[in-house]
Amino acid sequence: MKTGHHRWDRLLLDARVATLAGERGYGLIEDAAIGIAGHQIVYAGRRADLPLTPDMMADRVELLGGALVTPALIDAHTHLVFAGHRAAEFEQRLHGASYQQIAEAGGGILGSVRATRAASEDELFAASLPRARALLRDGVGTIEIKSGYGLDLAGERSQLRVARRIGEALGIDVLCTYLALHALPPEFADRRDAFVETVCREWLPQLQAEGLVDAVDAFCEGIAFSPAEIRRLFAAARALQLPVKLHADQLSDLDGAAIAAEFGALSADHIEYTSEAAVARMAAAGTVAMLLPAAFYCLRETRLPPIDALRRHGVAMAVATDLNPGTSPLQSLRTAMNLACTLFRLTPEEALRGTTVNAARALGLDGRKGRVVAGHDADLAVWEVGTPAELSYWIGGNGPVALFCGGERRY
Ligand code: DI6
Ligand code: FE
Repeated sequence: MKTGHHRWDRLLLDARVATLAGERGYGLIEDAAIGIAGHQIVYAGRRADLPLTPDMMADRVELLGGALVTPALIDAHTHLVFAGHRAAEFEQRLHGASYQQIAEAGGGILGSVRATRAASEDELFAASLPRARALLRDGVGTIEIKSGYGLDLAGERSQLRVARRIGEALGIDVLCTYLALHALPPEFADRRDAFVETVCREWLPQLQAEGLVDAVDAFCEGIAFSPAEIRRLFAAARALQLPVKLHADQLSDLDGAAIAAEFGALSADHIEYTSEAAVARMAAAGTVAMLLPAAFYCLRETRLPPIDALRRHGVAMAVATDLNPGTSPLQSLRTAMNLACTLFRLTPEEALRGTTVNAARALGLDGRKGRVVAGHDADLAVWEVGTPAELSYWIGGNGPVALFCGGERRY
């Protein structure tokens, strides 16, 4: 029979869908149908509006038993490729040392640099893959992974290559960020300028030429790099047409978020100490506020990010794990959503937007990921819950019952 319908690969039925279409609300569709062709969603709407019977519409029809479908979650800020761990520093902090004191004594980030440099690429891959897998089990279908524990060309390259390999091994999209100015490596001690110069003139163009850099990041902080050093890096990145983002105003206000906005950054991250004037600059630049409540929690910070100002100025808020060995050993994005609600007073709707549409925006994937609408990638998480608020409400427990990435079922 001729129907004029180009058969879809999959049709998902017997589901409720939180599409997140539009700028507010969950965009809920009851008794929904989702059509998938290739790697894309081609239909997301009411089942009753399908023009033909399900088996005429698609090669494969799957009944989801009344489950809730959301976009697969997006973890848009992680440092999950590293060797070793820093449980000993966790203990030191519990005995009274501060994160800054540990860093100044040569521990902290530099401890992870030593372990990461000593690991072969295969060892690094083997150590890091389970962390990405844990995120996947929690509903994550796209991960941003930063380097920054190599701090020399070979070390940064191997971290970024491992990040790419993780994406291939798991069949998910991984975006690679060169975290170029994270800490000053020992071989450049007392030669800060030479380090920044080498990063900008040699390593950044080289790693980009190898196809390993989707964006450039830095740590703007008293214990890390100054606003002037950040500006040099961002100017170099911009000259290479690379998007930038920044660890900004986490422990003090160096006006990092405003610098990020000045360079049209995708996101300004942490931003606990960011001023309202800088929030206004972020709004004007379209820079996303990347909230990282687990780092706030682990460091027992008390200064809250300016959530009300972000809302008033209409800055999009994203939420991520910041999965890293020092300040955020968190391997669950749903827990980050709960922490964002409990500690930062986000609503569950803001938390879900923060790990879907707004996380996509923070990765430059607006219009391609983060919503369940026709034309977006078929990245879907299927949850046995009654309401979307439960995704932020439960702590621990079970992740989704199914995850689709690029139209393929991952579990
Ligand atoms: N990102 C970072 O660069 C630091 N905190 C953060 O959110 C430190 C990470 C580390 O201590 O290894
Ligand atoms: Fe970070």
